Amino acid sequence: MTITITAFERSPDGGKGLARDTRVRWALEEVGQPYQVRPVSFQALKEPAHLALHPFGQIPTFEDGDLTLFETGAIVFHIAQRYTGLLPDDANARARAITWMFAALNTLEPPIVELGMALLFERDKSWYAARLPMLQDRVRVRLGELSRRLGDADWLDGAFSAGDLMMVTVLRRLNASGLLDEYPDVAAYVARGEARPAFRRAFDAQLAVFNAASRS
Ligand SMILES: N[C@@H](CCC(=O)N[C@@H](CS)C(=O)NCC(=O)O)C(=O)O
Repeated sequence: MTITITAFERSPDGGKGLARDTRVRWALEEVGQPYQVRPVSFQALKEPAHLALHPFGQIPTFEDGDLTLFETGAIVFHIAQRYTGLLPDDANARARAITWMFAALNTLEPPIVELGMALLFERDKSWYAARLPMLQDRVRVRLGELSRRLGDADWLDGAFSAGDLMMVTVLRRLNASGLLDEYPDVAAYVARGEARPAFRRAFDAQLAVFNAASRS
């Protein structure tokens, strides 16, 4: 039974790989598991067939036999637990890698998404000019803290893990904001993640879906 994930039929990011299916694709590529993709339109996301898989009407979902999952944290964690390559064998190192997954999703992603939403949807609002610096500073605080922790290391805790995978995909959402440029070591960390062959394969695969939709 081949794993099936869902992704946007036509991603609003223009093929930049910022939609969250990229992190699931990347995890599957890292562990060498083949998968197929079912593209879903925005309309179909909110229809009963998709809502049966994902209660919030979002992508991605993950189906493997009789198992259906949603939430990328849970999906990547499942992949990392089930297959070799994304979590260390040592129990304590494994727990720390999982901690970084939660940190990416609970501590970094919220202010990054909040900033992204403001940049996309609030530019014409009366409060935008006053709110933007506050949102940027909240992200800067986290980038500064991450930068201090990273130091000279390539990855967050020893070898590359699911924690790095999640963190890099979360940080990539800042690519267009210019904020990563203020933290060259964090920018280099993201670039290291993006240079991994498994990431390249995941990125190219999502781009192919976007390009196919653009041609149709
Ligand atoms: N916390 C969820 C977020 C999922 C999510 O926000 N998906 C976006 C695409 S990246 C989506 O489907 N947006 C369309 C919508 O919410 O209607 C996860 O990590 O899986």
